[in-house]
Amino acid sequence: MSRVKTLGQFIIEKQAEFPFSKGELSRLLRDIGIASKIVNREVNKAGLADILGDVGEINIQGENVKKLDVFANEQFIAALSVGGECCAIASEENEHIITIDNEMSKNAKYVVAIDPLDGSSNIDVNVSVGTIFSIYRRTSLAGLGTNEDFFQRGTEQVAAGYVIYGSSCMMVYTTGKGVNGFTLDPSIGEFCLSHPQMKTPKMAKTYSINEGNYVHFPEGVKKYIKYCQEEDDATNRPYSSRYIGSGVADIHRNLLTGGIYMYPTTAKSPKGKLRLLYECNPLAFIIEQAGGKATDGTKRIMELDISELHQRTPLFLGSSEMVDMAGEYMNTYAEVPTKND
Ligand code: P6P
Repeated sequence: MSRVKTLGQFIIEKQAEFPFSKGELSRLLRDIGIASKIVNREVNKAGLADILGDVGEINIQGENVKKLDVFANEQFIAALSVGGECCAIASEENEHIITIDNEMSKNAKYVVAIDPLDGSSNIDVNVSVGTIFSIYRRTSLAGLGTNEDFFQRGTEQVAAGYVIYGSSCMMVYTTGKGVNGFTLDPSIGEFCLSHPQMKTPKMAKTYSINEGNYVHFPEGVKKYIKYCQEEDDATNRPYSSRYIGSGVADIHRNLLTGGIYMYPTTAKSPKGKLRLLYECNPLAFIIEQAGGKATDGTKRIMELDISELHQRTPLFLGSSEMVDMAGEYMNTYAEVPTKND
């Protein structure tokens, strides 16, 4: 039986590949792994809340019952705050950045952007949800982290990853040298290497999009969806439509089997729904390291400028040839802004 390699062992092994590394990034990834295991434990028993006699805000243990995304946010903030390797956190759950002002952390060289529990509305219906994280070197010289530490293009990311809380709990991350997946073995409480050097197929036949927004999609998206639905044996069409409504789950499936995930502009989200800093950039880093692509329909996600913590962008992400094809349709049918736009 091949020897199991835990996340901790893998991180230390890979640390040796960074000659000047003093282990800070390794410890940061370890801290994220610890919080993920705690969140996984709570996500897995979420459905039991009622059975356990949870009544309103106070459960049978007399503890405050928190919404799981609030709980998850607190776990990651706590783990990153005591770990000493991160000086500031930008979270989907917090309007402003959280600066970590303890002696160890305030001069730490990294900042972390995180969506602690993406797709959390799916928990009540037992659909997989996920955590998405992105790590940058701070640009401020010392002292408390600042907003500007987060206003860096995705190409500046040091590491990025997601955790999917599904039929099994997996952590998938990259530090720019490929993508590796680790599955949590509950019997030993360790993430174990299960998907080394993950690569996404250049072409596949799955497209993921909320077609309920069809009427308000850009013309190029409408035309691409129709292309996916046409019958053509030579190009394996029609494709299959697969949309879970939980981005990490859709994107994880497409990473493994190939496909394209699209969240274009809609009437309700004229700038797109997904957030550049803690959703699109980390997912883009991962998919590019796995051989895929990520754009906003025309421009590479990781080259977009960012000036707001919760800035939104359209997202086209997945198999490179599918993202290219969608981009061709977007360019061909680009809408010229009208005078009153
Ligand atoms: P809609 C979850 O809220 C999320 O950010 C992604 O994880 C998911 O793909 C998308 O939004 C779902 O949005 O508008 O289709 O329900």
